[in-house]
Amino acid sequence: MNPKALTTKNSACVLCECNCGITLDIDGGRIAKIRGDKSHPASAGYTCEKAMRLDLYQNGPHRISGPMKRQADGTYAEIDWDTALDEITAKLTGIRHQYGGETIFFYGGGGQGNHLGSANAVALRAALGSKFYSNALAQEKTGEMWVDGKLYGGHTKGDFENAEVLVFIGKNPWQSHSFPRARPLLKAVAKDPEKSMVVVDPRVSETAALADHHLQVKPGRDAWLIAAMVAVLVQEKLVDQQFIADHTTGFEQVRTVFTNIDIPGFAAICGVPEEKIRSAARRIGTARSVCVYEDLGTQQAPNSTLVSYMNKMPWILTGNFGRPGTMFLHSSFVPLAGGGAGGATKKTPTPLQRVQKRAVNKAIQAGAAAAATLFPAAARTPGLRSVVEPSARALVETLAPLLGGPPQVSNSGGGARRTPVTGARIIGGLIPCNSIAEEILTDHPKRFRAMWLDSTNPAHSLPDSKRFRAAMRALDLTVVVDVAFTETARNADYVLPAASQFEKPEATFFNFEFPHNVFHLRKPVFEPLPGTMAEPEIYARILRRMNAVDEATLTKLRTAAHTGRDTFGATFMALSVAQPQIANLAPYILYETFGETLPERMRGAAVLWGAAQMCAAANPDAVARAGFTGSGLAPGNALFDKIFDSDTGVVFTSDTWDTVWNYVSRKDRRFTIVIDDLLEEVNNLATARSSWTTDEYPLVLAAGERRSFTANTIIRNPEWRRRDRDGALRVNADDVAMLGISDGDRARLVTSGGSAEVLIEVSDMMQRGNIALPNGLGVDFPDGEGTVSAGVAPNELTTAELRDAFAGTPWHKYVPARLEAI
Ligand SMILES: Nc1nc2c(c(=O)[nH]1)N[C@H]1C(S)=C(S)[C@@H](COP(=O)(O)OP(=O)(O)OC[C@H]3O[C@@H](n4cnc5c(=O)[nH]c(N)nc54)[C@H](O)[C@@H]3O)O[C@H]1N2
Ligand SMILES: Nc1nc2c(c(=O)[nH]1)N[C@H]1C(S)=C(S)[C@@H](COP(=O)(O)OP(=O)(O)OC[C@H]3O[C@@H](n4cnc5c(=O)[nH]c(N)nc54)[C@H](O)[C@@H]3O)O[C@H]1N2
Ligand code: SF4
Ligand SMILES: [Mo]
Repeated sequence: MNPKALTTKNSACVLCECNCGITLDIDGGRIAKIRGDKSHPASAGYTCEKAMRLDLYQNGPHRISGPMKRQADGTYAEIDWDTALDEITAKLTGIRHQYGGETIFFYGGGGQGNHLGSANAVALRAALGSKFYSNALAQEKTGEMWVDGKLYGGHTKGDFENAEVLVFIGKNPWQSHSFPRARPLLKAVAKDPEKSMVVVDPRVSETAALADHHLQVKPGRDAWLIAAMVAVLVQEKLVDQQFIADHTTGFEQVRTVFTNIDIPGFAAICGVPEEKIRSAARRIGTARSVCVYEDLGTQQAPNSTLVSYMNKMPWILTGNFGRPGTMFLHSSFVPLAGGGAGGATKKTPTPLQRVQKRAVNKAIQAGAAAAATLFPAAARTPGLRSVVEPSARALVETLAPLLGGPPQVSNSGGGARRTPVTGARIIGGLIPCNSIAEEILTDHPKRFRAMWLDSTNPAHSLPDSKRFRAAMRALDLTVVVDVAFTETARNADYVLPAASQFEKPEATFFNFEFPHNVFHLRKPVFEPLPGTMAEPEIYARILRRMNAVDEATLTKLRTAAHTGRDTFGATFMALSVAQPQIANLAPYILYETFGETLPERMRGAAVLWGAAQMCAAANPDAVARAGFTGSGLAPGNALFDKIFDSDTGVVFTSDTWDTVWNYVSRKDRRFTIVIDDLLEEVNNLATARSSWTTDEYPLVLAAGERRSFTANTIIRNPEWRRRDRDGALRVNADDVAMLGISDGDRARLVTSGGSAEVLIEVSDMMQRGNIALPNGLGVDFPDGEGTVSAGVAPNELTTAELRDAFAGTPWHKYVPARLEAI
């Protein structure tokens, strides 16, 4: 190959939420080679093995290149874009007219690397009057979000790089990462005699194998283990009294509950020897610095919200917050879910309300001067502020949807809002994934009638795939936007082909770093595959058909945009005062007007101007420390320009360890550590149910383990997995010996939800009674005339009934199952 023929471009890996910076060698339409981007401020050149063959995402027969419409016989016919969008618009507006916009449900809007589409979908939701929304976070993180909301009103993460003790609960970062440069860090910690790793996992995961303290809990029994660990800290007085006195409220109540815990009794239930529990707790209680990370192993298992709550206690009670090597709250470029997840009262404003207040003040400064020249009438009225203030407020409300949902959603993000049919708790604006089919397969008058799905594959990823498919078919309209003809697409009325993440500007909102938080706007690497369209353009075309914003308004804003950003900002404010109904359409308006000032291929990034303004308003000091200064709209403009012009990630906020307290959404900046409902659950643990296996289903199946080559369903080509192509079922030798099944055999795996033929891998990683299937397998891939599929789709085996009592999240890691020889 002639190296001169190659072009080199920077982008990011789209296979997990780390989104490591990568440099691609492009050979025509293909990605010839990938290496880590050393200039990326978060990943600094690191990638794992998964990124190397991203060409299998970008190129292949799975890509769709024309809108498709389902026919009466269940086949799909390609139709042109205009016909597709005309028909879809007519159906959406028809459903809104007949049943109300709130019956149009939106799901998805961003996989591991693409969140710009969802930022734009906000406008379509608003125009349709759609009120209900969800995504994959509502089958993993909503319980933790609810707890976070109650405790301190924000998202926490740890400074793993500098921690003395790293605690992973139901988390295997060796494979799943979730923080930058995970593997080099884990290796270094394992070697360092000063540092320790505590891993809570029923399995000897790759991470557990490196741990100093592996607490090999029985599957689904974490509640008893963590309660016992917290009890050791409390009973052996390993807590940080000073920190508790200075920074928390409610400790007495917490102390009483954990003082009463029978540690030996709980050790027996969870299957971990008491001495091991005590020694791990003592290591945590005496360390200089501790970080804790919980993930799916407990979030998708029994008592998950309760466990999320107790998982916070080891670092809070020992004062491991707000110092190097400890836990922190952080800024966000765009919050992922709707505002404060919980705990907001009249006295404690939600994060969104705080942002709004600060943003109003900023916008007033900016708007006053501009408004005076643009709107002489305003200047003549007594007190310019009285004119600018409402318009500034309107600007902020206009941009508020960028913070994850219309303001009314955010204000009740603490779970006060309920779903229309089953009354399930809505956390962070998200409907529990397990409830979705129930909100459809009913004759309830408020049932959903239509579903819009973007960048997601719920017919594969949600529990009980069969029921989800039935729900899709029961709706009056389903539209899927995806790059591939997925399991979900196969059940939709319309499938709209999206340009890939390397064919348009894209970004992720998984920006969780501290003290230097990073945002990366990736530039297109390839021309869009002919026949595909970037999501912002899809949304804009529908909104144009709906006449969502009148032409005169758009023209004024276009003129202002071409004049300059201050003029645009001021005009935007003034118009939103005059026409408050356009407020939630901000992303569309930005695309249609401000977007015209951007190079055509970058137009989809227009929404980020609004996001940059909101980010600057929400975090004025941290954004200034990152170098974006000035008055009014200037910091937001500078931030937008830097992101827009940069070829790699950009540090958008710089903090110091003492400013971390500003992210605590409490007036008194204290953690409120009592959650009454959950403390009551702790009290009841001694007699609570701890097993759901039966004679019929004696094993616990973890349906969806992260392995070396899995990445949800983002890469569909089975050739990607060179080893373990079929994603074997991992089992302990004892569990199969009595069935006469050996390593390499095929066997039948049966649950109450279904059955599947699996390949058996006898593995020392598994403890008796616990078996594990990888996630992301069993996807269809076009192969000549037909399709091939390797491995088992885990949710053909799961049911939606087994779910958390608080958050409604599924028990994917705890599926009662049995094995049969074939
Ligand atoms: N390679 C790869 N990496 C990924 C992804 C991927 O698909 N592939 N997906 C990304 C996504 S979307 C996510 S959310 C993260 C998830 O990342 P992780 O949560 O780390 O992934 P899992 O392997 O699903 O589960 C973690 C561990 O939980 C353990 N576990 C099972 N049952 C229990 C239990 O009852 N108690 C406890 N304590 N542990 C238990 C499993 O043995 C496993 O080692 O990974 C991200 N990274
Ligand atoms: N049994 C079981 N089920 C699970 C899990 C488990 O461990 N076990 N894990 C759960 C977890 S943690 C998660 S996060 C979910 C993930 O569940 P989903 O979010 O439903 O699944 P993904 O496979 O990440 O879906 C991403 C989709 O985006 C598409 N896509 C890629 N690029 C683009 C683009 O540029 N534009 C558009 N429009 N689409 C694009 C991909 O083709 C793919 O269909 O799965 C959950 N389901
Ligand atoms: S899969 Fe995750 S850790 Fe691996 S290169 Fe991609 S973003 Fe980085
Ligand atoms: Mo996830």
